[in-house]
Amino acid sequence: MTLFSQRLAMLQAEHHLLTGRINQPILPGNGIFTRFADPVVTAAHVPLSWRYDLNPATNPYVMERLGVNATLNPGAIELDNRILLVVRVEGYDRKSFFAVAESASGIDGFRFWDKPCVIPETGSPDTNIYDMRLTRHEDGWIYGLFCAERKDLEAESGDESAAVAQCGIVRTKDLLDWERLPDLKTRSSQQRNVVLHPEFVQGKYALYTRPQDSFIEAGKGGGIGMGFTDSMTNPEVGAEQVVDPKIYHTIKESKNGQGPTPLKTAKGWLHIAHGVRNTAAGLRYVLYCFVTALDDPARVIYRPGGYFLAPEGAERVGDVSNVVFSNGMVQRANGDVLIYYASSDTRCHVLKTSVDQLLDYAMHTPEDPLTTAGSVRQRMQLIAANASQVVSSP
Ligand code: M1P
Repeated sequence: MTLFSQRLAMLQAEHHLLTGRINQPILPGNGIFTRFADPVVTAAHVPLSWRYDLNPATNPYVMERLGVNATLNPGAIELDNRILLVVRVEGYDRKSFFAVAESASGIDGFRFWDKPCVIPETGSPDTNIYDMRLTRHEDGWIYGLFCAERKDLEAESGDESAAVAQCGIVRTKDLLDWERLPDLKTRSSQQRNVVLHPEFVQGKYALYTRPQDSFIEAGKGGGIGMGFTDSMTNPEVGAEQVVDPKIYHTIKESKNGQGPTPLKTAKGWLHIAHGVRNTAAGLRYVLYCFVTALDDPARVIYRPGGYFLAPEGAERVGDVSNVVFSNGMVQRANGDVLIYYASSDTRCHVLKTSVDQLLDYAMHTPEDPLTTAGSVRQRMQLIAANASQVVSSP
């Protein structure tokens, strides 16, 4: 056996084991959702043929020629009974691209399609694209809204890190053929985390936005906003109304952003978002939840306090540590809701829950009281109410 065939056989066996692995639930969990033991998609899930030159004549050592650094922040949709993730795949060269990974269960067995997505460019080529939110809109299209990043040409000479983030838009019927539409025009100099609402609102397309002052800092901007446009082929929003602001001494005091496309429920639109605060160890990203009115998706009606999900254990460490970020959520026919998230900008995970659990959580978790005294009052009320409960020990 040659070195080439030996190494290739090892790599293939490892890949086969990984993609066939059964993902076990972590029980008993918190009653709000179930976590799973393994990430659902990692850099090692990416097909060998996307990373290695498989020709023994040109790659006798079976070297990785185009390595993959991370797989993160997947958009998600159910199509023909299959869960499809549009994963952000980031190469060793720091460029991200989109690729579809498919699974029947949505919990394990994710395998990438044969080739990555080819996203057409506009007249102003993107340097990097990432974090696609998929929205099945009532107009019949599936839209993908993502961040399109380009060098900031106004930056001072010598500054090679200044960038401008804008909202890129594609639409498709099958996740195979993508039609690129013009980037969204807004009044803000930077836009990330823009998400299309799935229904028309007063006859217009409604977009969750995140007006921001600079590439990293929300500055005077920030907060999840909403803007309206008549058309997605010439998308332009005027004033952006703040739906969910950033607030002092909360999990979203530095910035926040809409996560996946919100879910329509009997009680309102259910949103998962990310909140960011600064710490001595850098920015901490957690997920939180809120519900908006069915007849006005810009009006928040339930605001459970605190975070919904924070990074735990190995999730805490990665390329950008202490981060969870979500931009994909799917409701299945049986009522299950699968929420996809990435940990520390490195690998993708899933949470399993249901509409009933999410609504119970959103409607019955007290709001953040914004002070320590208020927090203690909430806990005292809980303890007092529990005093009359007879809880038998096992
Ligand atoms: O590194 C954490 C996240 O940072 C950005 O999110 P936001 O715009 O809210 O700061 C995004 O680049 C995201 O991809 C990344 O996961």
